[in-house]
Amino acid sequence: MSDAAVKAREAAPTPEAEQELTDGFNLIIDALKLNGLTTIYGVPGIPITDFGRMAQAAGIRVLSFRHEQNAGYAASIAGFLTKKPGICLTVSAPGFLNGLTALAHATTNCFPMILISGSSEREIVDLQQGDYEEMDQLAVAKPLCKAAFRVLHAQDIGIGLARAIRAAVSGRPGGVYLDLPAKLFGQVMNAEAGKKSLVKVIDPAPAQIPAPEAVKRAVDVLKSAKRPLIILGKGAAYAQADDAIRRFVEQTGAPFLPMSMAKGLLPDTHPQCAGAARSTVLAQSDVVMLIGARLNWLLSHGKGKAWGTEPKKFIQIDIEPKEMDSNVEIVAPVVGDIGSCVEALLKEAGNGMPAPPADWIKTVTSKRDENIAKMAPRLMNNNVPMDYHGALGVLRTIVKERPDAILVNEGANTLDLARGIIDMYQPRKRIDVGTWGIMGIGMGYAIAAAIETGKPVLAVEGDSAFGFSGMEIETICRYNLPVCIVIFNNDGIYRGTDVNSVGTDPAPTVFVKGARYDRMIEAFGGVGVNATSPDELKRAVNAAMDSGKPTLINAVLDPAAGSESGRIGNLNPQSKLKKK
Ligand code: ADP
Ligand code: TPW
Ligand code: MG
Repeated sequence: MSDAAVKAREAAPTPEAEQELTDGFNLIIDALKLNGLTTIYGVPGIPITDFGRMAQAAGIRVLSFRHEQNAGYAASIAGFLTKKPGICLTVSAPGFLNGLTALAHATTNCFPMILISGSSEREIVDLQQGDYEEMDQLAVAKPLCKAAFRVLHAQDIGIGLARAIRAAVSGRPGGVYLDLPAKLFGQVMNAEAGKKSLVKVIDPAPAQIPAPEAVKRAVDVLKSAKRPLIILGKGAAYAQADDAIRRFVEQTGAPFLPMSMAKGLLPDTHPQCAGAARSTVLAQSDVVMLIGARLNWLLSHGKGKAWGTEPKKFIQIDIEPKEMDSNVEIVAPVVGDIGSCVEALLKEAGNGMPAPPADWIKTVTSKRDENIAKMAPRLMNNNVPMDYHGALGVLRTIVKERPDAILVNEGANTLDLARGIIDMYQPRKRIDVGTWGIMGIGMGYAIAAAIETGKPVLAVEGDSAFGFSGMEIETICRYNLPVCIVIFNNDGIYRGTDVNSVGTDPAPTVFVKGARYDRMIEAFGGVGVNATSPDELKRAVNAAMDSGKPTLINAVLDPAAGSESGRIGNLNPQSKLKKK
């Protein structure tokens, strides 16, 4: 018997009939509220339908989606935006599996999230006797998340949720699975004992202070640099140490490169921003400091052609010790939470950071300014049909004028070009496909961004990307969220021009020509606009952002605009055999 159960028995001397009682339903709700977890993203059904109703009645915001994967993505990005675990609630087996993709995504991206699923009865599942929606969910979840727990007794709900919260947010954040068998919800216990069994988690993500030697080593290496570079990743955005990071970057005077979701941590227009000179700084730098960014495929694993022939010294700041040396040698690992690490670096550097050599700064800024100048005229084109640059030139200005809006972005060309073209000005305003380059985050992210921040949302979506979560426009309309979706409609995946050379079926990458996505949202009372020129697009987006009404704009792009796989066509395996 657990401690909580022993306590419960001691606290329950009166016969059951005279006691005030509580049950699993109420204890889960109370435990969530006690820990400030007041938003649930999910899809109802057996055994959690009543739970959703009761949670709503108890003041929890319950957002009911059309598919669990989208609810899961919403929860994952809520975790990124708030540093509290996003909660996703699903039914058993199929609902659980639909949510599991998002849980794995949260873990891969280091976002804190808890997937809570109802499950069928242990006795039947373990004997494989074919229960309704039977599945050994705990076993299935384990390899795909940071931690997985099951609660069998009402008196253990408090501890179960506490463990889930700590696992999700402490150290490197990630996805946690919490399995709640149907029977648990109805289990009854003494109300007073139940209350006592709940746990308010104190300091769920304790500061992790770096070792002074590690900090000194890092500063020494950075001071020795002739061509320093700082790379900011989404871990730095997550850490919410915005002011310290800015002070540190400015004190070093080094060029910085923001990874996609770290854009805006310092404005992309900051004099030290090297975003538009990416190839130059990667190839030519001699000391690279990574702050909350991994040397994974997105940084070409820290080696090879992209990194040039110049020998590199890497400094890495990360909360996960095992991340060090994952791809190349890290000469100065600094393990700790980013807030504490950057504060310690600032202290160690004192006023003594030498400015980087002037010729390095000149190399970087002239390359950057040259690239920006080259791009500028393309962004002002008013071509019909639109190309990516014409459409994105408009959106770039709109984001500049509305810097507190949240930009959601997915697609291939739509993603790569928007990332490069649209400058960001504030932290955590750009959320996108993340570490996996996953399609389908769009509407879930848009919903959670609107709910969690109360700010307007602009979702820039490839037509294929949008299709993965498109049904959630009903959810957006139902909750009347200030979301403006712009679909870059080029009739397909990468392009709309492929043809099948042998038969009448369409080629695998193309969709219905001239599709009118704007009409879909009208079915749910939202505003639909068909925009065929940059001017029309500009008017429609501004109207949507001013009104805050759910809006979907079908931006008609040239089907021939766009290239295979956007900027990562090099990752495509190619057949060496002659085409038939
Ligand atoms: P990006 O894709 O932007 O390059 P990654 O997801 O690859 O970023 O890397 C994020 C890194 O940030 C992970 O290695 C993670 O362990 C780390 N991280 C997340 N939160 C913190 C934090 N609060 N303090 C330190 N490191 C963190
Ligand atoms: C879950 C593979 C990468 S990009 C993409 C797919 C299907 C769509 C690109 O077309 P889109 O953008 O959105 O119209 P554009 O501007 O280039 O035309 N399934 C998942 N994730 C990924 N990444 C894929 C498939 C993919
Ligand atoms: Mg497309």
